[in-house]
Amino acid sequence: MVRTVHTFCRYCLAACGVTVTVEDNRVRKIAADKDNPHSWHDFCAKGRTAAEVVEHPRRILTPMRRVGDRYEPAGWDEAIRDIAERMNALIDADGPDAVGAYYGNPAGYSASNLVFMNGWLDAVGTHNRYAVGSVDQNVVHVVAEAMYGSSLMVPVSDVDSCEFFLLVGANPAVSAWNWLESVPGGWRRALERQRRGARIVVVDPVRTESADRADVHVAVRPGQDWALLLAMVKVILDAGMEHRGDCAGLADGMPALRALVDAADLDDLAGRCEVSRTQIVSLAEDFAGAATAMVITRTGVSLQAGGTVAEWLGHVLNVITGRMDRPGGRRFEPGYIDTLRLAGLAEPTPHRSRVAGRDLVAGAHALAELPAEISTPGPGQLRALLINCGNPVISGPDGAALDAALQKLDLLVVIDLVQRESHRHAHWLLPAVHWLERDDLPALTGSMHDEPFVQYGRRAVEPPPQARQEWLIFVDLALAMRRPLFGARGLNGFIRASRRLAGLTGRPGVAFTPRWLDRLLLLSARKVNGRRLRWRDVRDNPHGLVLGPRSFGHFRAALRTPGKRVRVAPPEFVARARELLADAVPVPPGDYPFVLGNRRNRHAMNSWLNELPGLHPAGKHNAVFVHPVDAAALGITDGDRVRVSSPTGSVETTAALSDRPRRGLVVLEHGWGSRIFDPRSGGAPISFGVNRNLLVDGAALDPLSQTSALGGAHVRVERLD
Ligand SMILES: Nc1nc2c(c(=O)[nH]1)N[C@H]1C(S)=C(S)[C@@H](COP(=O)(O)OP(=O)(O)OC[C@H]3O[C@@H](n4cnc5c(=O)[nH]c(N)nc54)[C@H](O)[C@@H]3O)O[C@H]1N2
Ligand SMILES: Nc1nc2c(c(=O)[nH]1)N[C@H]1C(S)=C(S)[C@@H](COP(=O)(O)OP(=O)(O)OC[C@H]3O[C@@H](n4cnc5c(=O)[nH]c(N)nc54)[C@H](O)[C@@H]3O)O[C@H]1N2
Ligand code: SF4
Ligand SMILES: [Mo]
Repeated sequence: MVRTVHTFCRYCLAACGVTVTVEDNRVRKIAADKDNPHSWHDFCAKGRTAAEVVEHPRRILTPMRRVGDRYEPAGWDEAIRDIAERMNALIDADGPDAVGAYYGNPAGYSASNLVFMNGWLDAVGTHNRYAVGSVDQNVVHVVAEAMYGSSLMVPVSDVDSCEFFLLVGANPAVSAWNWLESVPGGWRRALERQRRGARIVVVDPVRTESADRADVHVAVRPGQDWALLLAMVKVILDAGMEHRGDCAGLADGMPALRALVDAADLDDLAGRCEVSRTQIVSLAEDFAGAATAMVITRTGVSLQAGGTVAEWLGHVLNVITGRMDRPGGRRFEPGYIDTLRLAGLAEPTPHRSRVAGRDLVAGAHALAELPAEISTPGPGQLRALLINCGNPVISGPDGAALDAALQKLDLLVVIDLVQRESHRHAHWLLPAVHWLERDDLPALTGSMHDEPFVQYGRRAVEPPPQARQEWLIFVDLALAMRRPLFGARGLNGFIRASRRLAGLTGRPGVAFTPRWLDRLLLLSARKVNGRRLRWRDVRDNPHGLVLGPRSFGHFRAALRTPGKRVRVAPPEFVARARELLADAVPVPPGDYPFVLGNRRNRHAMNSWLNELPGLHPAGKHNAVFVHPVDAAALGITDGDRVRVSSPTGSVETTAALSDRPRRGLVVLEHGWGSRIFDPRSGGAPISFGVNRNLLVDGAALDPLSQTSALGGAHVRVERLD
């Protein structure tokens, strides 16, 4: 029987609506859902080929237990019992910090995964929690917390009314308009604005696909965006071009901001970012003078040692020029659930990491600290790790150090679809459920949509019989470990009772599932445009439901700062900016004369999807892009085999000559070099390309957000004969 299911893609935040044609529980076709009222603008080949992951020839289909150097299939009861016993033994011997977890990017696209992972971590009582944020968007959380009073208060872009886009360290032509905000078709919509006269400025050391379409491309010196943005703030304040009303009535801390720009010299800043003073002045004037405008900042900014300062100054530019809560600027979308209030209720308890002595950021420690926490003996040593939707050996810094540490663990448990590089030492592989096989109501991320919108992500096909959603694994682990889920006494007993009742009555729906939470959340939904969302609205609108027009005036009310004002000059940011101003620009040393840049692949998601035949031709890999003038000096021609090395590691690949990167910058796409193992048949691992993060020193990070400086490594390139 053929049927169609309307749902949405959960690979990235664009959350494109898709129509899935299913026959006999197999996906026949995935197409863009043109009836999705929110996202019909967008859809890409990753969504179109999502069934290739569902039917991946190497997919993990049952729990697999390591026996010597092979894996053997096992049942769930055995897996849960063994993992629980081993973890409990470690906790009894060494305390709860002996057990920990790392979660990666896809965990955020399931409505239930992180809630229950945290419930399990609270049950264990461990502080050893590591998250992808420290190689991704921690800067956003740190800046939002300091300026707006909540790490989750992230304003969204009002693209369709914007006259002046300043895109810093972003390549939306490839990556979609993605970053703690969901703006489907954001790039296409920005180009549509451009056709009607809007201007697009792209700040990027590489002339990217986005820069090709921009009115102005500013080839900033890598890692120095903070200097460019500070210079723009200075020009605006010195010339009195700021928005007087907002600077007086909305912003708190203007004197400290003025004192900072007074201490900075425009020529010094121009020299740091290598953008001419004249260009900075005209950029600042154009930005401040535009009828409507926004700055957006992305990974090009965040994955740098000065990342938080640059992210902060991007927000400052929006605030002081009156772009907050105004058409064409950055808006706060309240969503139908008050996520900020809920997050405020679940503040993590403060903790300092054992080895590096660093605080938590957004509830987790930095991935860069993981190797030392595993390898350093003593009380609190991490001995059992669970990896949930992550591939940190590829995505984080110094993958070799992390790989060596993972091998030392007493227990490594992985929940994933496929066994990848970070999972090679796993003692247990647990089979996950793909989004095409899962129902999701992403209620807690409602305020990341650029208009009030709700869609229930329906499952299109049934998962393989032994695959399980993460929430269920976490609940079962807490029950088997006899530790109270969420640290809440009585909850385990309640869940057990609901399961018993389901067994007795023969009604599986009686057993506890996250659907209960969905219903509870909807009961607490607030009115959007005068209307309260109900379960039947969600159920009866399979293409999704736009809950009325975008509205303004919510930003001020949502602020969680004491006086409901934006703190434009948090002291720790100002202090760090002064520190950067006092330091010389880091110059690559003579033996490692290049900066290693990065790019994303249109047809991969970080370290995965690059193995899919429907997306990548055979033999595809990541070549290193070298400027022709630099290449000539090195005696390198297009297609040569080269070695790229840093003090931390080295990789071998081919050279591709390109005048897109600035001179002195060589670009190697991230996400490659992850082996894909075959735990079921023991076949040889397959791999494409090389892992450029092997070249990144784990010690290099932005002190405020603890984000690894993945974009700042110094390398040399040599031709291999
Ligand atoms: N140099 C450099 N490094 C970078 C970046 C960069 O720009 N440059 N980008 C950084 C960024 S922004 C990010 S977000 C990180 C990503 O870092 P990670 O999230 O650690 O890595 P991913 O490659 O996204 O790995 C995701 C894993 O989750 C699995 N998976 C997919 N769906 C599911 C599911 O539903 N359930 C389960 N259990 N598993 C699933 C996939 O098979 C894959 O193994 O990388 C960072 N690393
Ligand atoms: N196709 C695809 N789409 C994706 C992803 C993917 O892996 N593939 N990943 C998703 C994820 S998890 C995220 S977080 C988003 C990220 O979205 P983006 O941040 O837009 O990702 P990138 O395409 O890597 O763009 C970053 C740009 O920053 C530039 N850059 C590097 N260093 C600097 C610098 O010092 N200063 C400035 N100004 N620019 C610099 C790079 O040259 C690059 O063009 O994309 C999401 N979308
Ligand atoms: S991966 Fe592609 S189809 Fe899926 S949500 Fe992102 S842009 Fe849309
Ligand atoms: Mo990311």
